[in-house]
Amino acid sequence: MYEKLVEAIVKMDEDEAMRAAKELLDKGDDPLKILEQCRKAVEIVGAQFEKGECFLPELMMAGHMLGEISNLVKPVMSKGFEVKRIGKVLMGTVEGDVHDIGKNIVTFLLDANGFEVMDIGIDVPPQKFVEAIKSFGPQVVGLSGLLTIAYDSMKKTVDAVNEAGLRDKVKIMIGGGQMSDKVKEYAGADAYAKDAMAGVVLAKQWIGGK
Ligand code: B12
Repeated sequence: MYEKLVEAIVKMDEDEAMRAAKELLDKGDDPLKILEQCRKAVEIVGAQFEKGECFLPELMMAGHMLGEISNLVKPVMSKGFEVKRIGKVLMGTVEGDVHDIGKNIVTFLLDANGFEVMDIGIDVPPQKFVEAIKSFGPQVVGLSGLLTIAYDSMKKTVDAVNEAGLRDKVKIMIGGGQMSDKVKEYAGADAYAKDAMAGVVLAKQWIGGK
């Protein structure tokens, strides 16, 4: 069934992909595992794009399907999660980058794990992060980015937080396809999270001491 789901996404068959995802959910499969398979499929499309075997519309379609399947699994994932708010996290995709599927998964998982999350969207300039830190008062800031050019935007964002005198008030984590510990060092962030759950674990460590 997982193969069917991955194949449907790669073949851009949205109806079949939604059907396969729904069947897996109805069978009681782990929603996180379903999302992970979708991610695998989107990666295959990404690799085809890289080799020139498919183009931007296909990339957009794959992204759209992942978004739709995320919406499908979200209600199932929220069941059984605690609702007590344990801290505040500010999330956004850095300037110049419009990828938000991963960021939305992180936002959702943080929310479901008891954090109050303010998501300020995509292509967010450093100053907007600074203003949101001032108004929202988060303990953690999550920067998402999938493009190589996002490295510089992440650095500029951390620098702006520094210059505003807010750096010691927040922990900053970065994530997204092209990110790594090296980028974390370059940007001056506190941590790199390889996936959404790693971000939740970090936020819990930083805020709750858990
Ligand atoms: C879908 C997609 C798009 C969609 C985005 C739709 C959307 N709403 O997001 C569209 C079609 C719009 C798009 C556009 C472009 N894209 Co694009 N895209 C992709 C693709 C195929 C998948 C990305 C994705 O959603 N993955 C699935 C999610 C779930 O994974 P994720 O983002 O990594 O998130 C997970 C973790 O990383 C983590 N995470 C993410 N963020 C954060 C943040 C924090 C704080 C934490 C803790 C964790 C965390 O949590 C998530 C779940 O675990 C990738 C290929 C790939 N293999 O990644 C290319 C890719 C990222 N795109 C690429 C490119 C080049 C572009 C364009 C420049 C193309 C163009 N010529 O116009 C434009 C960029 C526009 C812009 N200014 O941003 C390149 C980037 C290359 C590079 N080195 O810079 C890639 C790698 C494709 C490729 N192989 O060439 N793209």
